[in-house]
Amino acid sequence: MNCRICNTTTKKFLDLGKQPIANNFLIEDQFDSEYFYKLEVFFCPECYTVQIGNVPDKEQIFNENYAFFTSTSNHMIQHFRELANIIKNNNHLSKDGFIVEIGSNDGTFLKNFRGYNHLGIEPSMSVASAAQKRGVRTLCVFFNEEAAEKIVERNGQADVIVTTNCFPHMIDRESVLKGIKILLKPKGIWINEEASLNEVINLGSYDQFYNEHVFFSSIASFRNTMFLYDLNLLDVDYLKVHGGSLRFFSSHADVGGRKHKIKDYIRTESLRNFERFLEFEYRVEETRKRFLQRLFLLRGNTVGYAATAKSTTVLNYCKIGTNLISKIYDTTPIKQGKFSPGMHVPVVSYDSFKEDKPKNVVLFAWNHAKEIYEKEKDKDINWILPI
Ligand code: DWN
Repeated sequence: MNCRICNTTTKKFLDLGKQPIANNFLIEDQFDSEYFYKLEVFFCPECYTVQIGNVPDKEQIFNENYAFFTSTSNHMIQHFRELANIIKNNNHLSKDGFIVEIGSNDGTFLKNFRGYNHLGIEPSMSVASAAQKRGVRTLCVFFNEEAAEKIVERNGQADVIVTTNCFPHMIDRESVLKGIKILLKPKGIWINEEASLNEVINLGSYDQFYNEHVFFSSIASFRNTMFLYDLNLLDVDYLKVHGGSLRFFSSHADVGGRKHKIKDYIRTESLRNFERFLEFEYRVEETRKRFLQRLFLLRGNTVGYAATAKSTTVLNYCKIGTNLISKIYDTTPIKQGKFSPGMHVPVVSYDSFKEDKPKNVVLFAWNHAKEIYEKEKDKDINWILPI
């Protein structure tokens, strides 16, 4: 396939087989009509972007049934409170300024800006309505060039645009970037957080690849994308969340800034060499074998903790059903009483976890390990990591 950013022929390095839509938790009646696609991952040798091949239509993914609510992690609530404080305390936004979050989910971040002129853009009604109930002004649409024009017409341009774990989800990147340029004030700032490709490769976290994560950026590839679209990467912060993330600060191209540091950061990555991705593929296969062996030894006496989108990739790639993992406990009401996509493992309420006292538990939300280990520290659990 050709790169969606620069049109160069890409190189495939990973095939995760037939996969269902990662957050499409379903009921028994829907099993026969379930949608699958082939999940393959590619590297662009020209702009260094990593991207998945086939992607289901965005309307199939982000709609009134979308099941991921940001507020399910206390640590993430705290993380977004801290980001809000950075924005408020660093003169990015004055009290009468305008802040827009694209992919605002259930309003976990923007609720810190009630009292400010704010707007959330969120195409999934399930989470958008939760945000509205919290008093977060939210528009339920897909963001693109056209949406940006309408937002500016009604509200004016934004001083700050925020995207957290959302920009890599948007397949129509050209229209999205043009939209960001329309929406951003001449001296405005765009803050974007996303999983770090470098950390995905270091950790071997192949479960980060699924239909929602279309693109993966290194600092080099993000800088290249900004350059191609006449934007300017000003600065980068390294974050611990979600197994290691990057926070990019960008502006219009004619705004000067601290970009001298970027080159030094890029030197610390080694993500321009295809060999690194081939070696990753080998490690993914080894991880699969090791994980399956461990589950086989426990003879099905194992449960899952957190029905994450990542768990869909693991279960379907390793072909793990109820023979090996009997159920998954999760705190999200919309997932409970349903079955996991593809392999159809029952998802049950976290409330029964205390009474059931399971011994062998696969931690699918390994990215929240600190928070979860602390929460469960009084229990005698044999934690198993899927990656
Ligand atoms: O980019 C994305 C990331 C940030 O979030 C999205 N594409 C979708 C989503 O991915 P995920 O589902 O892998 O996210 P998390 O945050 O690793 O997992 C959330 C799930 O874990 C929810 O279903 C709630 C559950 N959970 C739980 O049951 N108990 C989470 C925590 C912290 C807990 O204690």
